[in-house]
Amino acid sequence: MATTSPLANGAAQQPQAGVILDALIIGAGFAGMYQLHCLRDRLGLAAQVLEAAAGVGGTWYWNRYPGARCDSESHAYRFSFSEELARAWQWSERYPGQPEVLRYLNFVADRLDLKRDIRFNTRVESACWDEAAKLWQVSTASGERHRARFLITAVGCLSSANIPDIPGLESFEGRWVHTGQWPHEGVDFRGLRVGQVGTGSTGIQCAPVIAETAAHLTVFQRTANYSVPARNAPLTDEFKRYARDNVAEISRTMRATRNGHPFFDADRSALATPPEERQALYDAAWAKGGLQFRATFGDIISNLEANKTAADFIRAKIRGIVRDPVTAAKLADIDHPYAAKRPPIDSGYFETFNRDNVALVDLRAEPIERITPRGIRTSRKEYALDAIVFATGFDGLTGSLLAMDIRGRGDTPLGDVWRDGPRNYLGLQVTGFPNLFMITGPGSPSVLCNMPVPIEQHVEWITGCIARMRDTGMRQVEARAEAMDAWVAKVNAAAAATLLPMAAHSWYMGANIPGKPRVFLPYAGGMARYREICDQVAANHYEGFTLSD
Ligand code: N01
Repeated sequence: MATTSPLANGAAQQPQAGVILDALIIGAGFAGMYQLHCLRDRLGLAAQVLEAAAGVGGTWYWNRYPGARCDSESHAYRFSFSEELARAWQWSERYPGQPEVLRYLNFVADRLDLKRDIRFNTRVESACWDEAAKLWQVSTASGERHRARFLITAVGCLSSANIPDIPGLESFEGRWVHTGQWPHEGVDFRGLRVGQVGTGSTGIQCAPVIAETAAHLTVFQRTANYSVPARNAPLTDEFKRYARDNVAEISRTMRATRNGHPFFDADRSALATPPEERQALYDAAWAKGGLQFRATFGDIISNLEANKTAADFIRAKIRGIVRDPVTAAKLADIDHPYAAKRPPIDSGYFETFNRDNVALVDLRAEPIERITPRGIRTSRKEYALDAIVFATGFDGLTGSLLAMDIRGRGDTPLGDVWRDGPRNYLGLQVTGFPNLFMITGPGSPSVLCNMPVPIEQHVEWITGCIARMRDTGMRQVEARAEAMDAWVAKVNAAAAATLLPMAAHSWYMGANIPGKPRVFLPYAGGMARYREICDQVAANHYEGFTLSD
């Protein structure tokens, strides 16, 4: 394959006129970096990454809001493909903060010498399949044109910020920011009256930190949310030793579990467990903290009654923490099953509402009417604000893909094929878009997992497929229509077997974006099962794909 390419392994930093790359990768987060390493250093292909930001990191480059921290435990939030690489990095806390994750990704990029093949400050605007040449033509915002045999999107799941269309925003005389586009120089809230809109994972992380410096913080809550204490702390020397000495074993566990975390869901039922014992197990999980709370019982995510035991436990905790009963009642008035929306973990979120300088506004009781020059007006009153923080999430999974004008065979836009919701095969390929692979797009277990795990699996699978094509002289791979239909049905069935679709307003359902089709976006059948399916497909000569020359 690389014989047609004028680029030797890793030699190119600048595009040359007429050059045809083997692969273009969009995005330089975990996914794009590893994909570059696999194609360039393992297969010896000419590959480049196009990245809109000025540095590597993806999500961790943009999300610099106060309190930004990974909810996966640090010893599992890493690449697993190289034990040596994993041992060479030492995390400092149980959950790594944003600056530390960004340092880690720069460390990996430098160690693998990736940056010379990443074009920074280069935003892809469009990509079009050239049927005659069997190549992707890619254009960037700065007017560059690139051509490549394969196009691989590694654009992240949560990178298209959702700034709500609230009337009057342009009239606001204070400053407003979205958490996912946080200014690199930071925002000084000292002496300011801050309004925060949104109480998802991000809002729950940033409210306690903003409250520490702002003169006053008003949290505008539309949907009350569960949260479990993270119990973040510096790692002990003993734990650091454990993580270093057990790299392979930890990675094996991550690959074997449903969500890619380094722990298994308990094999017991919440309903079959006597109430006192159940309470003791929840107490222990609460004391331990973190996403592992969800793994306390095996039926929490599939049985509504079982789920209610977890939900009631957390509601009782909220009422116990928050001193003002009216505020506590609003925070505990949660309308969906526990973990049907992505379950946040926190460092003092509910405790924050015991501070004198923090207030909660329940938008169900008094919806926002408009933003005024002086603040936010709800149906009840105007809240005077100097700054507004939008912790309002993202156009998840499809937003960044559809923001690019991607056109397949017959100049068909991806947006047309996905008009009623995303459709693909294994989350990896769309019929009519040959040689285009997506990493952790819709239809992949992606956001339901500890992200490095699906990312590595996808990248390795794509690399294997491309290697097979090279070895057999094939130039084109495309998902078959019937395989795509069957996968869409599988994604729907997997979601239906859980309680996840019950959170009708969740971004998993696309419900946070006006006009977005309401379909459950990720594959909820579990990462381990997904891996088996993909391995089987590859072993069966890429069943469901057409490989041709
Ligand atoms: O976004 P969200 P997020 N008026 O969509 C509210 C990952 N993550 O940035 O629920 C008023 O979850 C909205 O209200 P409602 C993680 O996968 C990971 O917090 O739609 N409110 C909700 O409260 C997570 O799931 C980590 O009623 C409006 C909030 O804004 C994903 O990112 C850390 C509104 C948005 O919550 C997204 O989390 C943080 C409006 N017009 C996040 N529009 C780590 O692991 C929206 N809202 C590090």
